[in-house]
Amino acid sequence: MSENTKCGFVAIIGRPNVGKSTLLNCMLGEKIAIVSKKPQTTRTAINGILTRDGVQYVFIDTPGVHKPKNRLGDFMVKAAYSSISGADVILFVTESGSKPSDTELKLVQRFKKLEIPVYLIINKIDAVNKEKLGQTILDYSPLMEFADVIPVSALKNDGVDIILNEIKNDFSEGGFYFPEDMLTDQPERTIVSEVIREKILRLTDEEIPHGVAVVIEEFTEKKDLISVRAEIFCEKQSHKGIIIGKNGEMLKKIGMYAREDLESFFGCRFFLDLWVKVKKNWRDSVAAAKNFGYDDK
Ligand SMILES: Nc1nc2c(ncn2[C@@H]2O[C@H](COP(=O)(O)OP(=O)(O)OP(=O)(O)O)[C@@H](O)[C@H]2O)c(=O)[nH]1
Ligand SMILES: [Mg+2]
Repeated sequence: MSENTKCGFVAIIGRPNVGKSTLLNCMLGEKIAIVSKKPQTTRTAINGILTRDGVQYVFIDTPGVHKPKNRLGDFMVKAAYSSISGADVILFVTESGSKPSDTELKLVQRFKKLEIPVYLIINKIDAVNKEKLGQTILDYSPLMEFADVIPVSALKNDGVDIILNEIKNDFSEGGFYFPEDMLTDQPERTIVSEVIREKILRLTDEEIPHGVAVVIEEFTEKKDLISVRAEIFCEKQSHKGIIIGKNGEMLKKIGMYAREDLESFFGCRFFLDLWVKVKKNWRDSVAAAKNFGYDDK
């Protein structure tokens, strides 16, 4: 098995909302990480595994690096930083048309101390003209000695194969770390709670989605039906009202969209029983955040 095979750990890091999770899903050819227009969508490090032609890529999608405003934010940024240790390659993702931010400059300072290749991935090239892309390359390239600068569109799957082809040259020979057919090491319950959270992120606005945590209380599998009871925690009574909606319409929509995605991902029928609860200021409480699965161990 280990003869001529290669394996590498690849950390995907950058500011919030630049398209890291979209890039992960694109490289895997399957959606395993939730995506939304709102920054700070990803909260934990997520492993996605791609095995092809004798090469195993273990990607670690991470929460966007930002200035934390609460305990949850501390946890998220820590999760992003700790993915660096143990990585063989870093994909530093930014978006076309943007200028290096303070957070990005600090990140680069960290990268400079490492002895592993760092690729600058400039995403969203479909959204800007060539001139702007050229400017972004000029602004970011001098920040450090990147292994390469690769402009891509994760949304349109443009240029993404170049990343896969280049980084495998940095992997060392050896056996695979995960089984060949494994796509992610996220437990099924986590995938379900994340899909529900994605629908809330997409359907609600402002502070509501950022203060939401989804906990799976029951998960039962029978023949071709998975039944789940999930509790959606939000921070205020008024948020609870919005998540439930008039005559329960919003909660119904959340459930309907989540069920569609889950049925296609798991390839079986799903029954979702959703409950909304209030847990005031949980994002500032270490204990509550831990209870919701945001735990640095
Ligand atoms: N036009 C365009 N939009 C993109 C591209 N990649 C991602 N997006 C959009 O950018 C937004 C953020 O995408 P995510 O993948 O959630 O970004 P992220 O970096 O994982 O964000 P956090 O998890 O919050 O750090 C979504 O609305 C995506 O559809 C791209 O190549 N082109
Ligand atoms: Mg993300």
